[in-house]
Amino acid sequence: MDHNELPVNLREDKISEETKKLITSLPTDKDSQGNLCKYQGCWYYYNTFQAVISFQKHFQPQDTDIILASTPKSGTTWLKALTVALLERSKHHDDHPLNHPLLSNNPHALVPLLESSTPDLTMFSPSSSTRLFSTHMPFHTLKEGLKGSPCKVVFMCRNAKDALISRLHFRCKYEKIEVTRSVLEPMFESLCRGVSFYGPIWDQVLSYWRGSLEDPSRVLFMKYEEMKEEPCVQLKRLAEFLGSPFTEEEEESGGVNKILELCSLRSLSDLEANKSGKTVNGVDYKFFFRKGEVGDWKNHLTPEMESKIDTIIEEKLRGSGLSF
Ligand code: PAP
Repeated sequence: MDHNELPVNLREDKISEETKKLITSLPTDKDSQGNLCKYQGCWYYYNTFQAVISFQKHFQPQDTDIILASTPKSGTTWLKALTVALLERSKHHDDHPLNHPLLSNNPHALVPLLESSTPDLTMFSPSSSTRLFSTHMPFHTLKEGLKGSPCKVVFMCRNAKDALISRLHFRCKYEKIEVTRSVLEPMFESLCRGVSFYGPIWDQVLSYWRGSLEDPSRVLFMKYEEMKEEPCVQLKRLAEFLGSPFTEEEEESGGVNKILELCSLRSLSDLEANKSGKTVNGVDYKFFFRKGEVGDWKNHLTPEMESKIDTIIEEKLRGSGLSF
């Protein structure tokens, strides 16, 4: 694969001299996809690291910003869609809102990644005062860039095994290679070692878990599996946290289900914008939609792999009160 065809995070063409110097002072390693450096306890490919540094230096938060944080492949696209739909609902009273932004834009185009190498801070905003951003950085790194601003943070995590399998399929799609054991195994080992993009996953999840315990009015902790299991309850929880709970009237007229339907994997993946569009970095939007099931890892991981990762995660989370 040509260097320029790689997703931008895997390339190393956006790095300033200053950041190159900084990387020499950090722990470095690799996974099967590229070079990684460890900054504030989290591993990044170099281009993403450059973007993290830029975010921490230059981002100008507003107190009404909402940050959608997640571990990769844990329901980010879904969370973005649901949040846009929640914030947009006051503008769309009819059942067929043809001008709804989700009908003509992929959720990633509506909610930019803070640590993107092409940040667009003039992005869509659902109302004049609310801006939406996303991130995969751990909470402490995010907080540094928020510079004391009290903006709300929603975090979504997912079972590490399903997130791994989701990433495996995503990678194989954009690299146009077959899903095989020889691609999976090094990714699995990286996950277990904790040396993987935005890993270790347990530290990432724990950073937001602790943040949510310290200040539940500021950090909402959500799980993909709970969203799948009880979508109405979880969507209402999200709406309340964001300060725009469903009114009785909305509930009675099926407002909760309308949003869930609009944001369902089936509806979103059927839209032209999601079938044919690409991210600014050239990744097909359709790759963000696959099965959306809980437990797909059973089709890919051996019992030994299952037991290895479960043991590691259980040990890392011991005493935290969290399981995921
Ligand atoms: P990202 O981290 O690259 O943004 P992210 O959206 O977090 O990706 O994860 C993609 C997963 O969410 C895919 O899971 P799978 O590979 O196990 O199928 C994708 O199918 C799933 N997903 C995307 N949109 C939805 C949705 N609307 N509802 C439920 N799951 C979804």
